Amino acid sequence: MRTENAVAPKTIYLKDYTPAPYLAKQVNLSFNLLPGKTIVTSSVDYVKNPAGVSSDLVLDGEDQTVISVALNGQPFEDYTIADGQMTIVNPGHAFSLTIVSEIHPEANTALEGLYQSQGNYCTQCEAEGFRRITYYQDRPDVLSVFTVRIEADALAYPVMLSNGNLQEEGMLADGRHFRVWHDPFPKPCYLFALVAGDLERVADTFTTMTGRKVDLHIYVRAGDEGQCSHAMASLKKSMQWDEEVYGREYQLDLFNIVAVSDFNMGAMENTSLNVFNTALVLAHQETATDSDFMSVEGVIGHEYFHNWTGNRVTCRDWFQLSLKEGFTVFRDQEFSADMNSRAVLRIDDVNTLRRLQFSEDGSPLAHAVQPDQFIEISNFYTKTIYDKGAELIRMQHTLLGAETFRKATDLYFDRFDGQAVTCDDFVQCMADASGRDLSQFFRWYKQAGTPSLQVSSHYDASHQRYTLTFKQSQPDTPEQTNKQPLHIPVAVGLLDAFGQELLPTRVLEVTEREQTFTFADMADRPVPSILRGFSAPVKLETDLSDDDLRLLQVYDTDGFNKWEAGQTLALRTIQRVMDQPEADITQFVADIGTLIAQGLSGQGDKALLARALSLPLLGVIAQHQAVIDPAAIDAARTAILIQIKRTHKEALAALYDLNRNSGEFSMTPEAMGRRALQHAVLEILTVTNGTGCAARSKAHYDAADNMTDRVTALACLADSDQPQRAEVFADFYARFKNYPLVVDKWFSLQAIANREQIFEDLAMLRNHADFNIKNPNRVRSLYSAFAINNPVKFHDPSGKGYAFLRDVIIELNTINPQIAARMVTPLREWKRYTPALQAQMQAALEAILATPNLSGDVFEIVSKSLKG
Ligand code: B3K
Ligand code: ZN
Repeated sequence: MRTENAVAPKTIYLKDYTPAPYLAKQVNLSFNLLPGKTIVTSSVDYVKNPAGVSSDLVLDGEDQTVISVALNGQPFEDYTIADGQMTIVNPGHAFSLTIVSEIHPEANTALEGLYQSQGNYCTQCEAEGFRRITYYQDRPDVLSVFTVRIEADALAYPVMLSNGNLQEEGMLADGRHFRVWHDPFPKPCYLFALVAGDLERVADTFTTMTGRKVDLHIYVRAGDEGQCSHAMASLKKSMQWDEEVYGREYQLDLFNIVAVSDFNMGAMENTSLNVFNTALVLAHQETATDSDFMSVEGVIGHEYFHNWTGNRVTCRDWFQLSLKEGFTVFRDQEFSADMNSRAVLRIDDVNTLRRLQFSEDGSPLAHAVQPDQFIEISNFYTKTIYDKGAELIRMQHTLLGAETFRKATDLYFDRFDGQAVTCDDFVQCMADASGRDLSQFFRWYKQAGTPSLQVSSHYDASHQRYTLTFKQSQPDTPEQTNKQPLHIPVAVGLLDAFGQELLPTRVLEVTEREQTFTFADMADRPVPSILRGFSAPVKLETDLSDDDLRLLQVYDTDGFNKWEAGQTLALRTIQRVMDQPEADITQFVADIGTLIAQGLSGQGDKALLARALSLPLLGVIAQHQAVIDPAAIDAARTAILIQIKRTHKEALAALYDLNRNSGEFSMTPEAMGRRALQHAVLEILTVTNGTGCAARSKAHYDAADNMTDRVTALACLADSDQPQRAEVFADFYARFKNYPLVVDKWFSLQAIANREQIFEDLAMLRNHADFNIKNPNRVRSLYSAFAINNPVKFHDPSGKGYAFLRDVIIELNTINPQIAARMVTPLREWKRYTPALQAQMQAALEAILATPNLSGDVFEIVSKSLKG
């Protein structure tokens, strides 16, 4: 018997990639789920890979006890185990290897490999969880056909699922039963899944474009069946959308989704057996907000779309992670845009990109979309790989146009179905289908950091000529300097002085460090609308005047840039107030009055107006600061909101009343827009946290017939010291204490409060009977909500905010290293803060680094943060 545990951190390089020495012809797994242990038997037929460079079979394995090994059916002991790998020297050209091992899912708190969630068994294998189940070549370029036998107690685990089709089932002695699942499509082991438990099933069907009927099953805990209809509808819409937009059909006869409460991420795309965090399946108006509904639709779509982008065409190695994630995020964004309001979705996505990805790009953890090294792959499921990766696909879509892009994706699926490929292979399909040279474009994959794009304009009246000059520059990032210019698609339109569109959108391709574009026959100086739809992930600086921006804010035909013009004006105004607290901001406040008046006239999209009335969040404003002082940003932002409230109090109250909830609850975009607008208005009306504010918020809560309105009321009361605060929070808890996802909201809404006694509140929440350090959703609901969404108190000069986070990271380091590493995120940009805050953040990072038995996950993020 051999036991294998921790593995020392070591850096892996893209340049060292070599093909696997052996191919796995077929994999037979057998799971005996027993009380206190699980016995895994894996029998794999291997054959030497003609492309392989070594003849040793090297299998990855962690956290398991090997009971026996057999080669071609004979007991075998001539193997070594060291550093998380079993090596068999030159086992031959073709052979079968059987390994029996013992694992402990009931003790697995890392939630990787096979583990238990509320007594049910489930798996998470991406990226390297399969090695916690059995010894195998745990890498995405080894594809095999899996047959899986599961055996367990029939009463406790009536449901037993794996990938593919059910092949056999039956009863055994002692009340046990078994099932055999077979997935005919070769797949990498990261897409393997197993579920066993006591679950209820919600069923529906979908008929594919070729007329095949697919069974759709969603498994949840008893009592949650009534919260699955939105997820099921979203799944059917996703299947149809992928057929219509990409011509892609689902290949199997069954598609399962299982919802579990304990999950490190949002969801996982295992072939035909998606495992989901309950937060992204369950949705009912009484317990989920509009934004939860949107997330469920987006993530159900995302995981479904992986069936083609990730599963049927997969990644050669983990440096290619964005091949599947960037493309799949782009697909889910476009799906959501087609199902809802395109401009609203784009605004929300760009806001997230700026707040979270741009800050990652500006931190010591900045990395390329196709990185060239990592220590722990789990740390690379980042905003850069996902969201910037999606922007890279979007730019290719913009450069090629929708039709040619579709030709290119058809080519990609034809060429690579059933294979494990690279980002280079994807871009080559774009180039081949369009006949374009995309080699310069590929630099976007290799160079980290957010480029800056400066634009200056010139009008030559005598020649009636207008020019735009673009200058691009790339920041240095860790281990990358002297970067090359990028190929940047810049969508531009021109308006005249009255707001009429002179030139509809056209895409300028900026490829030089400095480049000028000329527009002829311009009778007057036009106003340019630059980077429409945020056509490239850059930091744009223009020489537009406030008046130009005000014109765009009212007349631009591009919904995104209309909003963007207002945000730029807001950022300029916030900066003015930060530089000079007495600065005159009456023009800006008057412009907000125009927007309110527009709302009162009942015209325009309410969801867009809600966003236009919201000042940029502190995290977005921070991206524009050389030295970040959260309290100073917040003071300026709040001062402006107070002036808006004082100036427009009656109009705002009227707009609030006009958008009151009347009649039946509805989930139409119009109804969601109305709720969003009411929220934006209530936020301004309650900014002073006085008695009237609390009364308003309480009334909003009392009138609510849905979770969106309740959460709005709680958010507007969170910072308050008025008695209504405690009343409403207590009522909310009493009503929803049996709904874990709503209790998560109750934790978060208190953790984001910007008020004096926050540290006592945090201590109370940490010690609350409902707090559970082993449940990632609950940990995030307290700690991530605080550290990310309460920037003022997280960066409290006392350092108490940092200490609060530091302690949980140290505690989680041994319980769940992946979650612990993610929790470090708000500290990694420490060098951008004021010297006093920097010192405290650095001390917190150093204390974490000094922790004995630091996991590779936490070590990588903390050591890189400190080094940067
Ligand atoms: N592919 C999974 C991510 C799993 C990461 C595990 N560390 C979810 C997704 O992107 O769809
Ligand atoms: Zn994904």
